[in-house]
Amino acid sequence: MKRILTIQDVSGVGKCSLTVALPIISAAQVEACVLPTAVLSTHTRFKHFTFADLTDEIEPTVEVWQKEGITFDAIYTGYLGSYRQMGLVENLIDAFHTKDNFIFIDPVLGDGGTLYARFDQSFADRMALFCSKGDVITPNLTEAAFMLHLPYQESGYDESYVHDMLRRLTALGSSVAVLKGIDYGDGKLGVVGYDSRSDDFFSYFHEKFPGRYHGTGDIFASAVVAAMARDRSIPEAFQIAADFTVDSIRKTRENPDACDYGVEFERALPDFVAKFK
Ligand code: PXL
Repeated sequence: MKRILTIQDVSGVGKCSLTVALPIISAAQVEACVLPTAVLSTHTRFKHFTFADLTDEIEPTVEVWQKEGITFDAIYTGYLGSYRQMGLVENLIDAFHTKDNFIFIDPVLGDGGTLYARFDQSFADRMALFCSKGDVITPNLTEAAFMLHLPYQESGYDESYVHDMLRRLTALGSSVAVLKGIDYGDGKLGVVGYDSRSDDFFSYFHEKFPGRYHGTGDIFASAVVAAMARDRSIPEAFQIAADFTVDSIRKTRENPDACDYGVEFERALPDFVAKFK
């Protein structure tokens, strides 16, 4: 069985980061190993949240895994909470990255043109440096704008703008960059990716729903990395993940009693599981 190590926080309530990565990776029949970066009561978009930093656990954990001879088929990083943590996760990547596995970075920083609580421009600059450790990086437009020091454009851009941004993102050091939440104003939403090794672009567009749905970036990234670990090509993995995320949003919208802090991806899991028989 393939084995992914995912490094991000546990938010007790909030349907994001590890509480979505674990079920989604498992649903693809991939072993999910975790290195929790912090434990929060609720994610940081709630009015109130606790934050217990787990940075001190990183080095002893890496030491044990090395002594035990543990290897991973992929390392997937999400929400990282501090500068020191990023440095330690870089060391972890250096210790476990081989020619047979891949590093997948979701540079979690913000959404809708603004950074999440606790983050500022210099944190985004540090994240841009961290991205050089990735084989694949998947920012949204907000994260890309902050990391590249470009103005955030919600809409009104065209394909050449997105392609230029993708080239700049791979210049940070990863082979592949994929921008999420691309909207050319034609009623669709999608992802556009660039593989700098072959100089190829790929894209996948789907139905667009009004509003913003929290946690969908983590759902999407978890599904991509799981599908890649199951040997789907990068464009195929992004398509599977986009379909799963859209299905999760659609099913949430069908339920008038759905909570407002995360989507009901659980309802979309059976169809996702069926892709990995
Ligand atoms: O979904 C991204 C995310 C992950 N983890 C924590 C967050 C957020 C976004 O707000 O607050 C703790």
